[in-house]
Amino acid sequence: MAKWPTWPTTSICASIRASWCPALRATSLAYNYYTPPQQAHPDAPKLSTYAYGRDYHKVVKQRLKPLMQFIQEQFGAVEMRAFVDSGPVMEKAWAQRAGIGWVGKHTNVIRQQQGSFFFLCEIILDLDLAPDAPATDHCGTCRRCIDACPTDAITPYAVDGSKCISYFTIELKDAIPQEMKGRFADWAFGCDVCQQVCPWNRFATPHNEPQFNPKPELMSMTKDEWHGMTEVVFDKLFEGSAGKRTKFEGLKRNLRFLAPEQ
Ligand code: B12
Repeated sequence: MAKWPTWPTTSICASIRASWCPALRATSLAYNYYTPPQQAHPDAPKLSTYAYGRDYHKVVKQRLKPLMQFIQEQFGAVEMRAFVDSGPVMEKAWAQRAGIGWVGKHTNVIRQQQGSFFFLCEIILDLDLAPDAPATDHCGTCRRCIDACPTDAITPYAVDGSKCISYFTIELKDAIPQEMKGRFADWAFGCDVCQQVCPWNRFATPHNEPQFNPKPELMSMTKDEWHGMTEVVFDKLFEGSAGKRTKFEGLKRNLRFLAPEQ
């Protein structure tokens, strides 16, 4: 069989049989987004590195296309569908079963060779692929993510979504609960703390996806510029980025919450 087109990490999932499609298989893939933090001003509100560049949903889906084309060329008209954090899919459990990596204590999937700064995606397809072996857990007795979480959201292998900074700053539509005041460690959008302290991330190497590179003007923003950001500036800085998810009002709410005077 011809070689699969190059992908940062590719692995074939253990066969997943669903009653509605008995021949179903899932290919689970990981797409590296690691970059060291690049914000120029250490006192500026922090943006999670996954939101630095172009929206990963779009980028990764685009990168999956050649792989899907290759499958069609090799096997003919195979029914398939791709997901990138875009459907009710057990991305982490499947990635572990596929051997990509294990679900760590912070609940992100970790690879020994790479750490955890990658997105998961899948191609579900009607093709009888041989499964890979599942990954095994290498968290051991480590508790760094648990101890470092600014809001104590992590217990081993579980994140309390109602305490996670990522949830509050990205997903929550209402006001952030006052009891969280002073506990966000300057995170304005998402949070990378549990991954930054993970010892496996010493093996992370920077991505080579140009579309994930941040706009220089976003990285050079000072604390005052963040707090004074207008909607026009927000739209320009976050155009096409996953950072748009909060919308302008959501980011403003997060910034107000970080300000000591409130
Ligand atoms: C909801 C969600 C969130 C929520 C809740 C996260 C959580 N840990 O619960 C919030 C908004 C907080 C969030 C935050 C983040 N997320 Co998120 N998120 C998701 C999403 C959309 C669904 C996860 C989910 O709830 N699945 C349903 C549940 C039932 O499945 P599960 O969590 O895998 O749980 C299973 C097992 O782990 C296990 N299990 C889980 N808990 C427990 C507890 C016990 C006691 C036991 C026994 C078993 C067990 O059983 C479950 C059923 O099999 C996934 C995409 C996806 N479709 O999977 C991305 C995803 C997990 N997120 C991702 C990322 C990058 C992040 C952030 C790093 C972003 C950021 N920088 O801010 C943070 C990390 C925070 C953290 N430590 O988890 C990536 C992770 C990539 C990776 N390497 O693993 C994913 C996979 C998206 C993607 N396609 O790349 N996220």
